[in-house]
Amino acid sequence: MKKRMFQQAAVALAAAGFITAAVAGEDMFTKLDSNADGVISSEEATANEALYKGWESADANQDGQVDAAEFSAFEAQTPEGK
Ligand SMILES: [Ca+2]
Ligand SMILES: [Ca+2]
Repeated sequence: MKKRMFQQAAVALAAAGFITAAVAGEDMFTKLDSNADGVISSEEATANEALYKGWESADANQDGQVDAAEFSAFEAQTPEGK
């Protein structure tokens, strides 16, 4: 019983950490999306060196824009990217 509660707590903590990371990523996304159209254009990406340099991998579906999902995936693979 106690072990099960511990496992649930661990899952909850992991989920909280994930949510925190997602919110932090969203802050950065909002900053970079300077015209607030919901996507980062290649022009907007020039404000973030890591994103600009990794643009081709960040734009996973190659549509010339990085949306929130693509950006959080990009941030997850480059944790030092600021
Ligand atoms: Ca934009
Ligand atoms: Ca894209």
